[in-house]
Amino acid sequence: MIVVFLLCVIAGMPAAGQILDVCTTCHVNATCDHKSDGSGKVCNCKYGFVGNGRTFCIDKDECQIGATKICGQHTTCHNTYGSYYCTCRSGYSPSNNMPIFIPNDGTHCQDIDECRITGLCGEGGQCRNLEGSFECSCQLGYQVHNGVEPFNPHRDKASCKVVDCGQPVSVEDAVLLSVTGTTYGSIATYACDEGFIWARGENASVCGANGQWRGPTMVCEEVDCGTPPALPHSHMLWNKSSRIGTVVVYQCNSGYRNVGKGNVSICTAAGNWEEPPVFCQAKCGPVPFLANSEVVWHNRSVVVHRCVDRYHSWRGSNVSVCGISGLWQKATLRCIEIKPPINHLYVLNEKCLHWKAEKYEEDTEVYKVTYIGSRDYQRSFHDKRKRSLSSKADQLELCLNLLPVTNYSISITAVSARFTATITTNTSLPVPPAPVVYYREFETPVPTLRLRRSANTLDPISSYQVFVLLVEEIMVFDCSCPGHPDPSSKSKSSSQYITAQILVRHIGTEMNFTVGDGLYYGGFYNAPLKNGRNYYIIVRVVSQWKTDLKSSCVLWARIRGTSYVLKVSLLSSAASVGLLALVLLSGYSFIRFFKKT
Ligand SMILES: *[C@@H]1O[C@H](CO)[C@@H](O)[C@H](O)[C@H]1NC(C)=O
Ligand SMILES: *[C@@H]1O[C@H](CO)[C@@H](O)[C@H](O)[C@H]1NC(C)=O
Ligand SMILES: *[C@@H]1O[C@H](CO)[C@@H](O)[C@H](O)[C@H]1NC(C)=O
Ligand SMILES: *[C@@H]1O[C@H](CO)[C@@H](O)[C@H](O)[C@H]1NC(C)=O
Ligand SMILES: *[C@@H]1O[C@H](CO)[C@@H](O)[C@H](O)[C@H]1NC(C)=O
Ligand SMILES: CC(=O)N[C@H]1CO[C@H](CO)[C@@H](O)[C@@H]1O
Repeated sequence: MIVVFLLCVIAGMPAAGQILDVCTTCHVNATCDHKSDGSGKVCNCKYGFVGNGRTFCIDKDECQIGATKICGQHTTCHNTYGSYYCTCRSGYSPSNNMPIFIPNDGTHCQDIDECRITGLCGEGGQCRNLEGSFECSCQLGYQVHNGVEPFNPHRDKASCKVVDCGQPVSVEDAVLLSVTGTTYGSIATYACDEGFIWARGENASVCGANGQWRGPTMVCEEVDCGTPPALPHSHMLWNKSSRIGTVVVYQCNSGYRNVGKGNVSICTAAGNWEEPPVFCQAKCGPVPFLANSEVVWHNRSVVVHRCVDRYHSWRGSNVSVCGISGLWQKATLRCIEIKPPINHLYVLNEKCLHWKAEKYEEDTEVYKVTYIGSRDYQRSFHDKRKRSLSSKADQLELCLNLLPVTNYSISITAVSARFTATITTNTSLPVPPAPVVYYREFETPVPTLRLRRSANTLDPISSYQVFVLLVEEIMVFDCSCPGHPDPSSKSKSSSQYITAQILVRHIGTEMNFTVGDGLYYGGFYNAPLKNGRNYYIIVRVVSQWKTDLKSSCVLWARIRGTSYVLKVSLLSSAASVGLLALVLLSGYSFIRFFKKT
């Protein structure tokens, strides 16, 4: 304000200057200059001075308006008489590299990077440049001594020193295995003491930046293997300790044997039981099979058997035992079907008794056989006989001399088994034996013929029939016919007829019979024979029971009334049909039996 005012005063006095040599009036610290419009001269205070150029030119304190304004940032302003200069503040340097400057050439103060100087912060120190300053901190692995971070080595006594964690710490139940050093980042490795096992945590300790060992977190626990593993079909012999080195012995249960490679397990340093290779295998395998038996009870070493229904046990033990060799010692029991000691009893061919013995081998059984025959047609008949037989055989045969046409009841007793079986059987009607005849040839029409009876148990149902055959050219006589001769029958031919029927039981050992005596025999008329005719007389024995009839015939006599010669053939069979053929031939006579095929 003052300056402006003064300039205005000077500018307001033009008339006086016109007259004087202005230049002589100029202040020592002023210059005389030509006016810019050429209208004379003027006194101007020199640069750095303010005033009217004639009476006063006083120093202008440029710094007064502020260093920042006049010199720029980070500067100090120095005023001089009539001038000033600038310097940079500590921590800054002028951009023109001169100690002082006037900012009118663009020079300014810039920050000095102190950190460019190595080692400024000392060993292990780390320099950090700041605006107009710097600070130090310690590198990793170093720690500040005699002070705190950050520090300034020019100002503070602080410095950096290398970290040293010292001896690694000791860990309970563990030993130091190795250590790489004591400085930052060194590693100490630990292992659990013998008998202890690493349970959790880190087994290494690291030297930290703070000079302390970090860790280890490792926790060692005493080895405890716990309960040894249970193995199937075995038990353990064990002192109940689960510490390292403890031994467990495995034993297979009874009925099992060890097929593994060993029988012990040891508690290892790792805290577990060694894998025992023990393998207990059932000694004998599945229960043994016995025919027709069932298992009542069993375990791996003992089996109790029992015969199933309808079978009974025979000798031997009913227990199978698993032997030391691993094989079943089988029960010796035998299960035998319960059957009567006499089985399949039958009579073969009406003659032989057959049966199957149900007994145990090598046993001799005594059989007593009683058989009683009875006949409806002969009340007095009692064929009672006994036989006995001693045999080891399974299939037996006993041939009995059974009589024909008899109902037999046969009892057979197995003596030691005290068992009796009974069977009934019928015998059939056989062809009866013909009587023994005294064959003769007669020339009389009233011949007396003789015969001797063949003893036969069928006599009560047998009779003799006397046939008269008139000789003709060809005659056929069927011995089996007629089955039921009826005396009243008119159908009988005149050439052959029954002249007498005599019950055999009425005959003694011998019989005399006279043909043609005109009497009745058994209802048949014994008609007189005609003179001069030729006849054959045949005796036929007939046995008959109910519907069965069997017969046999024999030529008894020839009555000669002519000179014919006869060939006589008796055709007969063992069966009921017998055929007697008489063939008349001249000059030749014989009797022959033909068997029917
Ligand atoms: C330390 O522990 C590591 C696993 O964390 C393992 O690999 C190493 O074997 C252990 N060292 C010792 C000495 O136990
Ligand atoms: C089986 O039973 C018998 C008799 O009771 C016994 O002596 C044996 O020890 C048992 N065996 C097994 C493997 O149980
Ligand atoms: C045998 O027995 C049966 C039945 O009882 C009877 O009908 C028959 O006449 C008997 N036979 C003899 C020869 O006794
Ligand atoms: C015995 O004979 C009768 C008839 O005479 C017959 O029915 C029965 O079957 C016979 N019995 C035997 C065991 O042969
Ligand atoms: C049958 O006749 C003979 C003589 O011709 C005689 O010796 C015998 O005694 C007689 N028999 C009977 C049973 O009459
Ligand atoms: C009379 C007067 O003020 N003179 C001054 C002129 O300037 C110089 C410095 O340049 C001073 O020392 C004088 O005193």
